[in-house]
Amino acid sequence: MRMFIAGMDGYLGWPLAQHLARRGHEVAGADALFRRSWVEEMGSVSAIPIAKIDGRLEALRESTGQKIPFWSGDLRDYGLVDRIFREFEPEAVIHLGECPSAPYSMIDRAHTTFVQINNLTTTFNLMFAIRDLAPGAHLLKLGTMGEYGTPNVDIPEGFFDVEYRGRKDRMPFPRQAPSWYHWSKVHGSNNIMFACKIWGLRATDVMQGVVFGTRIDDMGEDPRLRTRLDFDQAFGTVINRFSCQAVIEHALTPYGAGGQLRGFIPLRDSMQCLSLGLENPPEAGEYRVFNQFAETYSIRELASTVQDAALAVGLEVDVLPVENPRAAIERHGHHFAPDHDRLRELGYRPTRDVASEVRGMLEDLLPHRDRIAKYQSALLPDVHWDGTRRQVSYLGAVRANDGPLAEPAETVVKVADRVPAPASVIAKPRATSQKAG
Ligand code: USQ
Repeated sequence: MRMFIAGMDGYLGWPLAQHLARRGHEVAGADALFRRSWVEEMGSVSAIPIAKIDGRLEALRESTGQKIPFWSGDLRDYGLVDRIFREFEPEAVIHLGECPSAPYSMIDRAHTTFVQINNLTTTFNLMFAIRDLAPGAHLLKLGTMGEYGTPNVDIPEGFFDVEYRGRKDRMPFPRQAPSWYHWSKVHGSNNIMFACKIWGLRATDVMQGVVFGTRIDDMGEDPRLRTRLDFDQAFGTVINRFSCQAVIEHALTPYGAGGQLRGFIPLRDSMQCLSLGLENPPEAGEYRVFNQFAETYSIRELASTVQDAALAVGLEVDVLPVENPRAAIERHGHHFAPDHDRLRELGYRPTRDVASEVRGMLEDLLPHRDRIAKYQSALLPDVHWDGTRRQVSYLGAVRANDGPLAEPAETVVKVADRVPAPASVIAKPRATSQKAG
């Protein structure tokens, strides 16, 4: 099948190009290469060095035998989208071409409007291009589990049956997104659902959980085929950040009491799920929703899992909760039971659990510990959901000063008790640069 990947230079897009090409699909891609500069703006780099796009494409050609057409440009420009669709005539369009960061979208007015306009415009451009230039093509759009928020009821896959004042209907499940970025995904979902109704577009909206991992099997050992791995506050997802913290023996940083529950999926399983969705497209006019994650964890449990995995490779790390920069919205110890059956029905089989995947990640990251140590200031967040920008305090330090606690006192004590550490360590992070050097 001819598959066009919008956002092919990203954390997911790059391994997906390799995975789909190896499965025998004809792949093409585009990217404005924005992710590289966004991470730079956050004062960081990819922990795993990545090649320039030309080097990447050359490696892909050598390893798959396919010359992948690639357009370097901004998909907000409809002229570019029009050209790509006329030249490549896609049968499936995978939309990963959005800004994927909640913290980045919360920085200030300029970042909020950029994220929303960027994400909505690229989605509209791809939807209209399918309608006008590739009718029948399947749009697979990366949404996020975060669209649902954390309601106090189970979460279905997109739709649920409602009975209200004696009448029944099947309706979209309410969305209660936790950031401007997550709202951009909700707006995108609504727009696509509407296009399916009025144009007969066929679409899969993937509510993906938090992705983690350094590699997929298709990558082999060629460094040019490796994907990026971010650890800064905006583009590093939590397990990736904890793993990078662990390799430089920096304390792991649950936000607040760490009672937030989320769904997680390894990068390699994300590839498996996306290809299942692409190879089993929906009917014309169908808007289907997959909840895509493998396991549910609290952040506190994750920190403990990464801590154990680190110890197994000789790295001693503390877990030190910090003030939650998202305290305005995040709940702890909440109900979280989303359905996630549809992909399993299509054949998805989880390959690795968090503990085993993290062990492999630490091995992949250890050779890059100097690089991570050099940019370790990017590890502590300073973008707060209340609109302020100030570095977070360690909760032990906040407590010692009798200042306001981000979490109820008893929960903070519980977290600290689980991971005993001397007061001096609770108050400030360990020095890591000498160790890592
Ligand atoms: N967290 C910590 N400590 C950290 C980093 C994060 O406790 O050092 C917590 C956050 O407070 C949050 C959870 O971990 O409760 C997940 O945070 P995250 O930064 O890993 O993920 P999030 O901001 O939710 O966004 C990520 C991706 C986004 C995707 C989303 C899926 O960046 O593109 O949409 O995961 S989901 O979270 O299921 O909505």
